[in-house]
This record gives sequence, C-alpha cells and structure tokens, in this order.
Amino acid sequence: MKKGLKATLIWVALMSVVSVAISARSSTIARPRLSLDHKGANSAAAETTGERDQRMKWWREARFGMFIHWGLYAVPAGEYKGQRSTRIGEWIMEWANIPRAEYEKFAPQFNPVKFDAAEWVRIAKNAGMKYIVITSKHHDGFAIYDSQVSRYDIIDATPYHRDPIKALAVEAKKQGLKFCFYYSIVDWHYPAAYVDAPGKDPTAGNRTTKMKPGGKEEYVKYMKAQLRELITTYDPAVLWFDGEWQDWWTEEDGQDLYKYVRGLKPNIIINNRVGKGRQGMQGMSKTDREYSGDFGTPEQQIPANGLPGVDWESCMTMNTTWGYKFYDDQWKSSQTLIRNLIDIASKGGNYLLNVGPTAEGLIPQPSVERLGDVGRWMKANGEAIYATTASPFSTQLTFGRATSKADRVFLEVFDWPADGKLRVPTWGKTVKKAYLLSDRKAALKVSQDSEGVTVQVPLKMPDAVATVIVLETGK
Ligand code: FHN
Repeated sequence: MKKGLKATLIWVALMSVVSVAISARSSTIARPRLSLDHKGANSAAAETTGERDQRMKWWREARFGMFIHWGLYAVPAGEYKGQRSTRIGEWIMEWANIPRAEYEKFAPQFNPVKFDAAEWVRIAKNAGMKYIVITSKHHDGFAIYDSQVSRYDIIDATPYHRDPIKALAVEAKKQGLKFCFYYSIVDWHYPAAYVDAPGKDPTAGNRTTKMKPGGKEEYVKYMKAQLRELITTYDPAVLWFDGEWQDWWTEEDGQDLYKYVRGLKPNIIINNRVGKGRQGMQGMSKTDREYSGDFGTPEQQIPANGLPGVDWESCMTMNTTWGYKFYDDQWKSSQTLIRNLIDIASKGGNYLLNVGPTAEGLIPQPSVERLGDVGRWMKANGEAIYATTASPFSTQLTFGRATSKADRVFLEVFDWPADGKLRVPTWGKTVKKAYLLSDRKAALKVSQDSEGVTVQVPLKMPDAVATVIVLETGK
C-alpha cells in the first residue's frame, strides 16, 4: 500500500478515536485517554445446557447477595436546595431537575474517607451473602471506579483520588465473595444524550432521554470501552445492567452487548436488563421471542409462585430508597428480610438486598444491624437456603415455606402449631426421619398417611422468626 495512503488512513483512524473520546466528555474535563475499539464482540459461541448450568452453578447455589447503590447522589442524600425528594435518592438529578453542570458540583464534595472495603465485605459475608453487586455507574453517569474512558470518575473528579472499587474487588476475593457490577445503560451525563420533556432542563435527569444524531453509536462505543475496562480491570462475576427502557435502546443492541460482554469474559453472568425482555418491575422476560440475559430481575417484589427452570433474582431495598437518603427511616424489620429470603428461596430465586452507603463511605447503621440479624439466622439455618431448590409442594404451605435438596426437604415454619402437631401435605415422598435443624440429634415423632405427614414438634417455637424442620426422605 502506497506510504502516503497508509499515513492518511492511520491519521483518519486516530482522528475518529480522538473525536469520540473528546465528544464523550465535552461537557466536563476533556482529555483523550483510551481508544474505543470493540473487538471481542460476538465471540460467545452457542452454549450447551450443561455449559450454562456450569456457568450459572455458583450463582444458583449462592441465593443471597448484597446490592450497593453508591455514588454522587449520596452527597445531597435526597435533599436539594432544602427540598426533600419524594423519590428514590439516586434519582435526585431527575427529581430536582438538576442540570448536568450543576450536578457535577457534587463531585468535589464526594470524599468517602471513612470507606473501609474490609468492613463492607465483612458486613455482607457476616449476613450470609455470597456476592456483591455495586453500581460502577448509575444513571447520573458518574464512574465510581478509576475509568480511563471518562474523567467524570472518582479519580479525576473528586478529592478522594483513590479507587474504592479496586479495594472492594480485592477484599471480596480475599473474603471469598463474588464481586459484580451494576452498569446503567441510560446515562444522564453523556453529552449526546438530552431530555425533551416539558419543564425539564435538557441536561437534567429524566426517565427517558433522547440521543443527538450519531450520538447513540458513539455512546455504545463509550459503553463498550467502559465495560472492557471494568471486566479486564476488576474481573466481575456478574454484569447487572439497568436503565434499558430508553426508546433508543433495542433488543438487538442488547443481544450485541450481551455477546460483547460474554466475549470479554465467557463465564460471566448477565441479567435480562441488557436487552428489552423485562416486563417492568415484575422483572421476568417476555416469552414472545428469545431475549438476551441469563436471569429475570423482579424489583421490590417477590413472584407469587416459583418459576421452574427460570433463573431469577429479586432485588429489594431495606428502606424505600436504593441510594442513601439521610431521612429515610422506613426500614423493613429483620423478620421481614429473613422471611423474604426464605420465601424467595422457596420459589427457586435469589435475593439481592440493597444498602445505600453515605458519601463518607459508611453503610447506614440500621442496615448493619438488620444484616447482623439476618446473619445470625443464616449461621444457624443457611443449609436450608444455600444450594437448595424450590419447594416440592404444589400449593403454598399455610404455616411457612419449604426448600429442598435431593434427599430432604426443609420446612421453614413461620406459624407454629399450638397443639405441637405440624401437619404437612403429601408430596409423594416418604419421610424417614425428622428433626429440628438446630437440634439434629433429637428425632421428632412422625406419622404419615395418604393425606400427608404429621410431625410432633416441641410446644415452644425455637426461633420465632422461622424455625427449620428437616424431613429426610432419602434420594
Ligand atoms: O432506576 C433504577 C433505580 O435507580 C435502581 O437502580 C433500581 C434497582 O434495581 N433499578 C431502576 C429502577 O427500576
């Protein structure tokens, strides 16, 4: 190829990379730092059921994870110019109609000097959680990790100048928890994105955004560059996408992004919010066609019934917000959280329970206390949750829930029989032995007929939140 032409082509390629990088951050501090190529897409070959089961195994057995919504929104903590938000804290840029340039002023105020990665992971581990999903970038577009693609990140835009995500990933590995990322597809900070809604500043936050001509293509490159650095730098086990409800985002985009991410890390797990399959807060994927994503994502709700063969994970707040709001004290009780976990496991799902740390880097004390309570129950009863499958009973048990393993069923009793006789409907198996999980040596008297099983239990309920009885059936 003639020398002149080669030089020209290299020049053109370089200019297109620089132009993308600059345009991506024109609204804030501009400095080109990384090329936005997206090789590695579409290399995720078709997967056999066996390979999928292998990839999903740890996740299915884990059952319980910590969701962490942490970002600049923890600075206003729900209040803006003296007005307290009635919405979830991480949507303050939308609720208060805060223009991009104005919202950026929270960055110099974000300095989490009290952040302690070991403590955060210890709190999750002690609660019985097996994985952590943290917001690498939420709708406001701020990268809480060291991004080479954007300077709207914790290293360049805040006085903290350190990478808490690196510390958290290292600590999670050290303490044996899987480390995972949440990543928002909608980005209120991306220059090509704008809001076209009455009374809204075009650069403020909003449920729906539009893209300037050519903006979407550039944004997809920008996203892929961020996802590449997230995956290659921090090795996440799950990518938890969100914000996919934008009109400019399609299922085809989701399929492409799914393959791109699996191409970068073949055994990664990706939720169904990468594409357009999700049916609102109910969270399961529609069935009118094949939709991208490995698991359904009910939000703030628990499906009425189990969904055999479907992987799903219910995400939930401990109060009424994901991101920290200093005045939100509507905390769920520890009993509610423990029974939610049991209910979800009895229907074959995972529970992703959220904490919203402060801008200083502390997990709110009410969350820590409740996670401590959940942890105490899980220490005694985790066997009835981890690596179990859904209840074998065709109808909901009146006295509680059930989870199962190949050779036994765990009854999680919420309502204790006053007469000491727990009546369990038949489910086709013969009970060989029954005992309290907390007192395996003391066999409980069992009688069985075609109607079901009657287990003689102590008159006093050992654990008022939920007492687990094991019914051994043999394989
Ligand atoms: O808008 C987000 C919200 O801020 C939060 O991240 C939740 C968590 O699942 N998801 C979206 C609302 O569906």
